[in-house]
Amino acid sequence: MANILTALQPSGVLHIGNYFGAIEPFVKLQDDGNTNFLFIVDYHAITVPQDPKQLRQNILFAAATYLAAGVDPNKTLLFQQSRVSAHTELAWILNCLTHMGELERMTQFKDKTRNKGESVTVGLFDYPVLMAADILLYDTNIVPVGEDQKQHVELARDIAERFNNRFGETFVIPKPHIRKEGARVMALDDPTSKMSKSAASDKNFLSLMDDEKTVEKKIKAAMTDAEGTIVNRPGRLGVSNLMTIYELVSGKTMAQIEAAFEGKGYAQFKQDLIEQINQFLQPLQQRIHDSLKDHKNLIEILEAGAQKAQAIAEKKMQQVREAIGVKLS
Ligand code: ATP
Ligand code: LTN
Repeated sequence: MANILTALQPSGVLHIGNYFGAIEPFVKLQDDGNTNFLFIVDYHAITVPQDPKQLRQNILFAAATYLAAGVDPNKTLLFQQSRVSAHTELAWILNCLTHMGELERMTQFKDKTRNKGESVTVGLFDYPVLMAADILLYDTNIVPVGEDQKQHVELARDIAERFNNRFGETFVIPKPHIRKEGARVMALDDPTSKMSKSAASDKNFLSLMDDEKTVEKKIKAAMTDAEGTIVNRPGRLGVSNLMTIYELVSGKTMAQIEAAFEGKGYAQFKQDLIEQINQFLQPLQQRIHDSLKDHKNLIEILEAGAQKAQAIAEKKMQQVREAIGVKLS
């Protein structure tokens, strides 16, 4: 029995990197008699400007996507982060234990603020501390995330250890859970960087909502190399990435894929890959649409999740307030 927890930002489109890096590993762990938490980190999302109307839609879309991906509200607490105010309360307390230098070293912060000058918000800088609060509130053992979030989970561990050393055993020390393939799906148009929804070009990523034509266009334009063979080897970034995507959407192994395409070229491989992707996406898209239609049900699921989460989080907060000396009795 373990507490499994992950969260995603409601940033509109989700791409297959998000799906295979975070959602699918979470769904797989959901069935092992664990206690599961999955939430939509709307307060992380506002670290960059958001249109309120769009944000509301994105939150519902995120919830619909998780349900479509197999998240079972009977096994998982599915909720919005903003509905449990203990997250921001604990983040404040953890802020007072976190060093500026630790946050300055976060590579995601460095990546997201390059060339942004003075306009970077305090919220974006503090983002990893809110994430540490998300994790530590629920005695989390395992955090399924993509490779890019490992440093943030490690920071949560450091903060938890510091708190426990100073105030006594309060927090469980969490571990990141990073799958081998799919931990880092690379961008289609630049396989040296990860697939990202905030990329400048929409040829960068495959959205879960891309239609057949768009999938075809993006895969045909995806970067390969001059070698022309379907062989997975270090250094062949573009081809290996497409083969990894093939592996993820089809469930076949690398060896099976190499064998199936021995002596064949990119045109045939890409055509087959397009079909595999569409076969994977279409039923998922149908389930997302169905789920979105029942708006009331979505809100009820989120609300029920929030209420259960509030009760658990409040218990932990009482322990924390007592430990740091603000609770009078
Ligand atoms: P952005 O690029 O806009 O920062 P993102 O696409 O990285 O966003 P997040 O919401 O930050 O998405 O991440 C959601 C989850 O998906 C995280 O667990 C993250 O590690 C995982 N993830 C994101 N991109 C990838 C990727 N290319 N491959 C595998 N996992 C990924
Ligand atoms: N920072 C993460 C989202 C996130 C998260 C969390 C993931 C916020 N809180 C707690 C796991 C556990 C991201 O950008 N993907």
